[in-house]
Amino acid sequence: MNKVFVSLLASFICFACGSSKSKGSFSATDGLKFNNPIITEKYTADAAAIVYDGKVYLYAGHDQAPNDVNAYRMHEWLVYSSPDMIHWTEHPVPLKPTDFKWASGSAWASQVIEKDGKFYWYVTVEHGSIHGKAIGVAVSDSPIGPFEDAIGKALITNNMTTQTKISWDDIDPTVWIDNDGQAYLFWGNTVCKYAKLKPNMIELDGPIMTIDLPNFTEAPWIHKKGDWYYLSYAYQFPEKIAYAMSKSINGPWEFRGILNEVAGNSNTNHQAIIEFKGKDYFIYHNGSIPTHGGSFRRSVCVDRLYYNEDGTMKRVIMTSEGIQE
Ligand code: FUB
Repeated sequence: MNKVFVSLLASFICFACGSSKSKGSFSATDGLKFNNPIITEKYTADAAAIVYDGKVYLYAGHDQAPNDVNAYRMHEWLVYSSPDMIHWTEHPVPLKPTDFKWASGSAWASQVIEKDGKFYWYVTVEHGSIHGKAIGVAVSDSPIGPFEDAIGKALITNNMTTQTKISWDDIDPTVWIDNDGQAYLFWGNTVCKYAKLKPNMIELDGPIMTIDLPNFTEAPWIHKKGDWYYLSYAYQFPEKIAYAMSKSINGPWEFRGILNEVAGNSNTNHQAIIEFKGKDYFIYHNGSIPTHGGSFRRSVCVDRLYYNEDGTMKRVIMTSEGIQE
C-alpha cells in the first residue's frame, strides 16, 4: 500500500468511528512545541468546558464563514474531549440550531452542565418567529450527545427582557448549580441578567434579575474556588475579560479588574474557567490560525490560570505554547 492510500484509509477509519484526534498546529523547527490553538482542523469559538468522569469535555461553536465573509456563520456546535488538556479528540457533531424546530440558525455561545447523570446544554440561537436571539436547552444522557431539544420552545426570548432594545441581548448562557442544589442561569449582552432555574433545569423559577457590572459586554461565566464565587465576562469592545468576586451567588459582586487582554486579532473573547486534576485553566479564543484567522474565524486556546493568596486571579498570559506535557 502506498503512503497516500494508507493515510486516506486512516482518515476513513477515523471518520467511520466518529471521532478524530486534534493535534497542535504549528511545530517550530527550533524545538518549541505550540499547542495553541488547541484545535487546528476547524475554526472554533466561545468554548465552554466541564470536567466529568476524569476527562474534560469542551463545547465550542464552529466558525464557518468563508474567508471573504466577515460575519458570523455558525451552523453547528462541536464537542471535544481530553484526558490531559493537551490531546483532544473530536466527537461527531452533537447539536445544531436545526435541532431546535423553533430556531432559525446561529450556533452562538453555549454551556453544558451535568445534573443527576443528564447533560443540559444551554445555547444561544436566532429565534424563528420572535425577533432576536433566544436561549434554548438541549439534553442528553452522555456528555458527547446526541442532544435533543429539552423543551420544544425557547427558555428565554428577546421579548421577555426589556432592559435594552438590542435584539441580541439574550445571549451567552452560563449555568451554575450552587451547594444547596439551586441552579441559576446567567446571560446577556450589555446587561448581565440572571434567574433561578427549577429543579427540572428547563424552567425559570422566579423573576429575571440584573447585575450591575462595569463595561459588561457579554460572555458571563460563573465559577467557584474555595468560598469565592467569580463572575468573569467580556468587557468593552474589542473585548478584554474582566471579573468580579462575591461570597454569594446572589452577590453583591465586587469588580476586580482585567483578567485577560484583548485576544490578538479577534474583537471578541469568550472564556471558560475550570479546575482539572488540581490545576486551573483559562479557555478562550483568538484568531491566530493563518492566514484568514480573525474575528469571524476564531480558534480556541488554553492557558494556565493562577490565583493570588487573597483569592483574586492573576492576569492570564496568553501563550503559543499553551499547555505542555
Ligand atoms: O460567537 C458569536 C458571539 O460572539 C458569542 O455569542 C459572543 O460571546 C461572541 O463571542
